[in-house]
Amino acid sequence: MNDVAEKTREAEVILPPALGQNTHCDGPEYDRLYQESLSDPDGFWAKQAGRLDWITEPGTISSWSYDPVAIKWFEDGVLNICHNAVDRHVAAGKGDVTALIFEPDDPEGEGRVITYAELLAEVVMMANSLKKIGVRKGDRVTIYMPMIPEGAIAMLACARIGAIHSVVFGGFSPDALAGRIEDCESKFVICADGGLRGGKPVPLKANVDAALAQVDVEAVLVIHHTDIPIDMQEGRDHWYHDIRADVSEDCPCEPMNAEDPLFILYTSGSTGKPKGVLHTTGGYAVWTATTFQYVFDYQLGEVFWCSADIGWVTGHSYIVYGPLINGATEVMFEGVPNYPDHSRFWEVVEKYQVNIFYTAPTAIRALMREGDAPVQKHDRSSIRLLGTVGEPINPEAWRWYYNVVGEGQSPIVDTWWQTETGGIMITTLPGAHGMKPGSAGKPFFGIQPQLVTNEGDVLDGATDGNLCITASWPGQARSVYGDHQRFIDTYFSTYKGKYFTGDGCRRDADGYYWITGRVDDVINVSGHRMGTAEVESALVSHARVAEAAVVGYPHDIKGQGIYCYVTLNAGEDPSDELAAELRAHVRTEIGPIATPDHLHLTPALPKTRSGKIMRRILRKIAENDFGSLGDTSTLADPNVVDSLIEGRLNR
Ligand code: 6R9
Repeated sequence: MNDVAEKTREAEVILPPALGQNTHCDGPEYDRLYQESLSDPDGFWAKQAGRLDWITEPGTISSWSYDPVAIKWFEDGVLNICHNAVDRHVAAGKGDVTALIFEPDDPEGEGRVITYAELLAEVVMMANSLKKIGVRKGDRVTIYMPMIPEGAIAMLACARIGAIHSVVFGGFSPDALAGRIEDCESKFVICADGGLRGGKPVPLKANVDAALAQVDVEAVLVIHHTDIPIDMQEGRDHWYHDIRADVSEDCPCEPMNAEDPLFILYTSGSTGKPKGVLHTTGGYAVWTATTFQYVFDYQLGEVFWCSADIGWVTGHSYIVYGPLINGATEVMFEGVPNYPDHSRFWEVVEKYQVNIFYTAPTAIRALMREGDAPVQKHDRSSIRLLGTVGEPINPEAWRWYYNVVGEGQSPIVDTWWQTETGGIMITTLPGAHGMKPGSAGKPFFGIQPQLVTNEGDVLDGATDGNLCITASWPGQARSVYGDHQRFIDTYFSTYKGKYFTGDGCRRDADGYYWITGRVDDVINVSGHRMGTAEVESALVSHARVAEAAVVGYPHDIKGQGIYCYVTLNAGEDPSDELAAELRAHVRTEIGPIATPDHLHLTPALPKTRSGKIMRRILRKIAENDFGSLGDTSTLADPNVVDSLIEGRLNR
């Protein structure tokens, strides 16, 4: 985009109809609170900590350093996050309030409405069942579940007894699951027999069996959800309904130090295998509780729906912890946006009178392509706030979401954050700020974004740069499980003394932030982070592959698609069959979300004389942008580029 076009875009501010009517925070209040959160962070966060029940109130609020890296919040506080999400609402007489509304994949299937009192009873049964199979405080428990209430119940049950949950997205392959079980030495798995997504069965227990052929665990707890036939291994596998049949109905919450680990969540980085991002209890609880209330301007009684999966951080923070700590009522949806047809989301919105809807740009783009009719088929007048997360939203999709889905009546919060940040970091607040389509907006309380050059020089004013955060916030990840050095190397070494997000970003003259996407070798496919190195290592694990280089390229629906350049071993002939086989191979190694969109078999890759693959060139070719390949003179064999371009044009 040229400068003038960019300035025009930046100048556009859409004032939502509800502006100024927000009861949690208007514009001047945002300014006041933001200033306070910077000038007196401890005072500010001590106040926010008051949202929670503490067994021992924290005396020390923050104690952190980015050099050396040691991050603590509320370090002498004691609490239990499950108590805060469930028990205390029941104790306060709100046991009859609906916590979860479960909508199954099949619209004809049986939904469930679970009150806070029922949720408490379920969590207690699950917690005692976990104890019965041997789970103790500090143990890691892997959760591999469909989007059913038991997924959330399992997480809360772990938190209740002080076990550390590691949720693995149900779409990951047995290999990926095994790697994650092994990495955190998890001895327990909770899964369902299977799941349903878009009418198709997902063989979760069979996948667990395949994973456990590679790594041993003590016990597997299996929830009955479908009629998919499964094998049960004597002594290791237990049906949940059998175990819970004779456990006690009483299970006290384990008192946890604020800095005791709460969960591990694996996420892709630019190098190596996925990292187990570690979050602790107190700071994460305060962060998710505070952001949920302000960003979604949640009012008691409203119906909230976050369409993410609990296998991602969005599901952790804005399906499980944030909403429940706030005593919210929310929809939990097993299905997908396009099954049985493209009006499914809006059918659910109408059915449960959803007030706040939070989804991903990829879903919005996919639905936009189907036109307005599927949206208009259903009454959406209950909606008063829309949200997006996971990747940059293009202004066109933003406008469609705003005008068609929201009929120009509901503000949109475009929330930028990461697995590592625990919760929302940059967003407009619905009653406080005008919106700019495509911009996430302003920093949340306590967040100090900084843009820096590649050399680390700080940039002021309206500018483009690498996005760093200078001061810690309560929800920040504390470590990479089992590898603190990797935590330091990944996030705090590029720019000493700052947290580096890995994202590029522009700040405009109004102080709005525009995330431009990853600046590292991470691609964002439908809002899911995928390390190019991971896909490459899956490809080279195939017997006929010599070398692979993977890059992202713009994709209409997914945001970015996966483009794989592959060279074969000597004597192997390229063919469409082999290309198909390699794509299937990546699916089995990692999971369907990693399926290559383009597989480009090539005799050679462009390399420097020192043997470094020139990814910049590969990215340009994948983007069909052959005019600006830059300097190719340093290539060991410049002819490679022509043959790659020819290969690209032939598809
Ligand atoms: C919550 C989540 C994090 C990466 C992040 C960035 C991208 C997320 C965004 C966004 C632009 C937004 N991202 N939200 N980019 N605008 N509103 O998605 O966590 O899976 O760890 O991904 O996603 O690139 O660095 P995670």
